[in-house]
Amino acid sequence: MARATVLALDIGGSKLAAALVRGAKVLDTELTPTPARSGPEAVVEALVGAARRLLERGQAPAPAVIGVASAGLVVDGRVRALSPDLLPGWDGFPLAERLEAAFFGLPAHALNDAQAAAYGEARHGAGRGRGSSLFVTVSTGVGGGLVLADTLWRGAGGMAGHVGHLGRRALERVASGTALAERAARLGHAVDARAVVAAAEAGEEWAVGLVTDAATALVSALVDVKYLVDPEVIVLGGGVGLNPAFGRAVQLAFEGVAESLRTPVVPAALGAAAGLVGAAAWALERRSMP
Ligand code: BMX
Repeated sequence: MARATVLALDIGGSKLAAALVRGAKVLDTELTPTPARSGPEAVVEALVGAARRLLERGQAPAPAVIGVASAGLVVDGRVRALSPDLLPGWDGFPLAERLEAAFFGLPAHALNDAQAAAYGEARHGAGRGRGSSLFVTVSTGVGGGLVLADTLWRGAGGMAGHVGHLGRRALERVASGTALAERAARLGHAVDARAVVAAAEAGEEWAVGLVTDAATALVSALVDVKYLVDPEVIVLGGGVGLNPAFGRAVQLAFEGVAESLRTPVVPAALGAAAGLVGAAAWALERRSMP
């Protein structure tokens, strides 16, 4: 069973990924930008297109199941954006059903993207062998997933782990890639988040200020998480989160809090593939359920 190939799909606010995954191995991947502004139908069309190109290349045996990691609150295969500015028009969109129809009835199992990444890292990456971990993605938004006693804790209604929404989304509004770019624009720098972090690393004061604000807000939220669940490790991922300069800013911000409130932070070992690997493992397990 563990050797089966999974068609793993990842819907992020900025990019879509389709991959063939076996265990922790990503055998082949196809990436395409997320046409987020055009709504869920267009996003699914782009994703299905990417997946078809991938399958046509035939780099692995035909997949047995589809595992989907999607931004938003994912319940019973339906997706609702909690940050509607990042994925406009998603309000209970029947994602799993649409994908099953597009792939001739192949069963599709969906979960939140950061929860999927948390699970991937816990099974095969930086969370492996740890009793508990919190995965945090700093990317288009700020997302999270919690693994407790080796079990992905999605909560009663799929909401658990959404750290970007702590303080009524206060964290995401300061620490996400979107926020970094928006705040830079307000200071007269029309650049993306990657460029903000690079400018901070080069010592440009305006950028140092923005990255320090983001890291400080993130660490403050992680201290709150410590009070509530006290995870063994924080696994940091996402396009911004995986940037070493951002990681260093987070370490630095942690030095400013009492030792008893710190949690070790490590980069995601699976990198950008964490969500794909986690969604694949998740889907395979669902498939074997009666
Ligand atoms: C937002 C929210 C989360 C998601 C997180 C990271 C939406 C559309 N997204 O907080 O569900 O996990 O962003 O998303 O409500 P990403 O697109 O940055 O990977």
